[in-house]
Amino acid sequence: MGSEARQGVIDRYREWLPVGDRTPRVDLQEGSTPLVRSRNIGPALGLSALYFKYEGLNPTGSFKDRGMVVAVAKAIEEGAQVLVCASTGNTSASAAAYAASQGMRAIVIIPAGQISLNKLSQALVYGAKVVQIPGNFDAALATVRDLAEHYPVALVNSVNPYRIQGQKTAAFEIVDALGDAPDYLILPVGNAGNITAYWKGFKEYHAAGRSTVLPRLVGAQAEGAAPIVKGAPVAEPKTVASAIKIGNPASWENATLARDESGGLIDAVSDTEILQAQLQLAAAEGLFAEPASCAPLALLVRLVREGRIERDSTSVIVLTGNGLKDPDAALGNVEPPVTIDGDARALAKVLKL
Ligand code: AN7
Repeated sequence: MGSEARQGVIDRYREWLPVGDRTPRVDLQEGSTPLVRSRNIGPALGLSALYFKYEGLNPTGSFKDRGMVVAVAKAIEEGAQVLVCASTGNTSASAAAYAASQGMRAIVIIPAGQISLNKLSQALVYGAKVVQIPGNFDAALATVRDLAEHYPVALVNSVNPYRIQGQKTAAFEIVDALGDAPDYLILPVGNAGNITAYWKGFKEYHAAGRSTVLPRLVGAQAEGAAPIVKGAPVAEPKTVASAIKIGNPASWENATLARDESGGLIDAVSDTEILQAQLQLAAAEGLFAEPASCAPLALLVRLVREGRIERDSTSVIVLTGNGLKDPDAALGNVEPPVTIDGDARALAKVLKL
């Protein structure tokens, strides 16, 4: 061990967060994720600087942990004993883990049959009560909002402002790592909490003189679940990127504010583009991200080709969730393992060595 133990989000950015002496020390060493410089995709596109913020390395495998740690600490400070959330998967895994670490009860409501087995297994193994309901994420969120209004449970979806507070620390880390804000920050948009949080974080650091510029925020939605791009809710969202299969984002207005104030854009990519980007990212960079996290790469490729992102600019793509979370779709696009029963000679023959 080095002399400094790694700090979680609350300790690392304490003075930027609404925490005090009475806030319990919740910490799974979330945050401080790598900002990996692109070795191949950026140069192939002619980009001078492309980075990936590898949020899949958080304790439960997604960026949700940054906000969850603050939401749970504040819930405990305010006397809550039960956490509740609706989820497309990652929020439920994160809520379940932080509840477990604090000896609290977690209840997660998920759209039946629509979240990946790996995310579901996380919530179950961490000990949450998992309830499936018919319909999609939007219906699940409406149900838990109603529950939290009438019963003594703390709602930890990103409509909880402490979630946004915690998630803004990812913007701080990017500025701390690069020495300034990038020109473009590109991320997936589902319920739109994260784009809201990044914009808040970049603005706060800029106001405090930590950066000289503000980035343009570029949001990627999936074509079949693109309410913000279309300008109207989508009743039956459809996409392979189940994490962002959301038809009526709770933070819609904040997302359009972030887009417009920053001079950015929100656009949609197809499932085919998403899956291509996922394989490209893994094969060309050695980074495995879940489908939702690859929508921004698909969008970046298009924007660079169309000349809408300048080649001498600095871009950061947020890889919001680990590829191990949801490998099924990717497995459909790779060669299955070969089986042989033989010696090294037989193996060499198969391998064409
Ligand atoms: C990997 O877990 O909504 O736009 O319930 O898991 O802040 O909603 C997950 C969202 C992007 C979208 N990437 O972020 C949930 C949930 C991944 C995600 C998003 C999610 P927001």
